[in-house]
Amino acid sequence: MLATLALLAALHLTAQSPPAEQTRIQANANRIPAGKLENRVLTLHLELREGNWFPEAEAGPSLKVYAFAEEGQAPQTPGPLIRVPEGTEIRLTLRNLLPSVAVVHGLHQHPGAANDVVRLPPGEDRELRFSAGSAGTYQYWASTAQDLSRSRHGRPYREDSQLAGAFVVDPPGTAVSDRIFVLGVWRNDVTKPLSQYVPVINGKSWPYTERLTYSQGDQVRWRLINASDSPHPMHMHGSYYRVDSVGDGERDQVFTPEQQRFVVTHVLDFGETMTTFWVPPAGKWIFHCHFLIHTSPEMTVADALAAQKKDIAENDSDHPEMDHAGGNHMVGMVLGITVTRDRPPPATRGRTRKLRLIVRERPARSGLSAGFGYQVEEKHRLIPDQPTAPGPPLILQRGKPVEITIVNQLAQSTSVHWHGMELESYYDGVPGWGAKGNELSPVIKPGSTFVARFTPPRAGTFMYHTHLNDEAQISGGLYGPLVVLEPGKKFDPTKDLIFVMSRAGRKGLEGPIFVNGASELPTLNWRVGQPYRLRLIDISNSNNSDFSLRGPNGLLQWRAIAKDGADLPSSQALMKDAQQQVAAGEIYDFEFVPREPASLRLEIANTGLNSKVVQPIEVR
Ligand SMILES: [Cu+2]
Repeated sequence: MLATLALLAALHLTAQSPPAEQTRIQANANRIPAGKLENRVLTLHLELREGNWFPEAEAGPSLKVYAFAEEGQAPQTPGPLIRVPEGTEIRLTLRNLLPSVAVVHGLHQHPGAANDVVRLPPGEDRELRFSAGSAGTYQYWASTAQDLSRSRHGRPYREDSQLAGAFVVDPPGTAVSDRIFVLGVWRNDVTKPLSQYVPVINGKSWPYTERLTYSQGDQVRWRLINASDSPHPMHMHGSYYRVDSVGDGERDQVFTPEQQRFVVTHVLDFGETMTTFWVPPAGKWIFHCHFLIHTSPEMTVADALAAQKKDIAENDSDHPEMDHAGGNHMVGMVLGITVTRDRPPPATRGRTRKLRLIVRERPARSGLSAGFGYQVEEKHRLIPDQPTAPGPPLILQRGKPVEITIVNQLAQSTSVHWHGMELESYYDGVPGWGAKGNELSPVIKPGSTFVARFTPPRAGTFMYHTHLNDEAQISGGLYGPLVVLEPGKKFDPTKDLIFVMSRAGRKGLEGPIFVNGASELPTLNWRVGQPYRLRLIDISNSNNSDFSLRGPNGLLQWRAIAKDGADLPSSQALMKDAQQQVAAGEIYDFEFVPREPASLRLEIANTGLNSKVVQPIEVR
């Protein structure tokens, strides 16, 4: 009898798990909930299986990974979508068809506890029954345990990296239509300072990610789930989106209207989720991770396979010059969005201001190796004398149209993106993607020019930076601050201070952090009672930075003013501890008023890199 049972079980296993090379893992767009929902009960049979995953073209190269599947169906990455209304009971069977023990997280009532896991030996089944819990955005994920001690933040990697899925509980009543995007990162190694990555959204890497189409003025709701082991500063081109909730995968915090955040970049740390609301303007936009290692054209499946073969992650393989037409200068965590109908022209005042932005080779200078830099020319005056990194601050005026002729004097193509600026997508600086009618935004070839035209609709802090061959060009110095002032206001650099955090070196590997292109900053002299505005920008290629303002007795207090160029509502423009983490692609403005004479320090640090730059300040 026992032997018969064992034989039956073995037959069952064979029937359910064809060899991995025959099993194609499907990319899951997270549109169709899995299982059967009847009488407020969801019945779902999930399996953990091995298969081949095609993050790029369906006929392209593949990686052998583990994935969740609904019984009798192809495995999916992200895993089958669990989506039910509040009040649903979930009856779930889980079967481990992998060769190792699987530890499964998140298959329980929410909010839930991170340590409430299911341990499932190979070949075993488990039946789970629980009620869905509170409305929100959650995730379930699994690891095959043996390598967790080597993983980052206890999150799975490599063959386990796609063992994750969305778990959404809708509020009672008619659910609003939305989309769910799961961010994933396959990495070959976690023990080396740099890994080879395949970063994906819903199982696909740009340019194979889903193309989204909306109409201007639509109400667009997204749920984003970071199922990877790294943070992702998610950046929207051309307009702001609103963050309505944030969660850690186990619990979800819905913001009140006063708490909702209006951003162009929001960082999702590993395991985190967010719900966003966006009213798209017409144009062709991208929404992408601002960590260059998650969009670099070297992060392809072919590179991942090569790295796996050689077991060398740091090899800087030779890449032929990419074909920059068609938007293929990026891969990975990028969504392309087309929004139909015309954007109304912004209200303008006065004559168009004309500038030239010169892109040139930059000579080496103390502590900073040679690279690229910007100069600004207006009325035949060139500022500064030599190209610098960061480039000179561009000071523009709200409502005043500007025409910036980008002059490429490099030996390679480039482009300029106006980060945070609400403009027409043709001028947004994404070659081969941005468009005006049928005309795509071009690359700016060596020796040629491109005229960018826009009218800043709001005053605030922004930046300009290259959007081509980013790893080399951003690391090389092609970025600068952009400040928009209210009409009639003058920029006073003694009271209005810009701090641009960056890092030299390809892949962000070499070199310490820099602030305003230097590792040491000359002392600032401030006056008691005078308000100072601090504009904090991170344009490192893949790092966060911790800014803090300290006095003799420790941390001071400052007032939050703006995020990503947009003034904060009064409910958020509050006094708080003068400490802020800024992720790559994020911008924060604070105001500080010194109350007594003292020696202060603005510290800009990256603890992971053990690197710090200090801005000394003497208050009299
Ligand atoms: Cu990222």
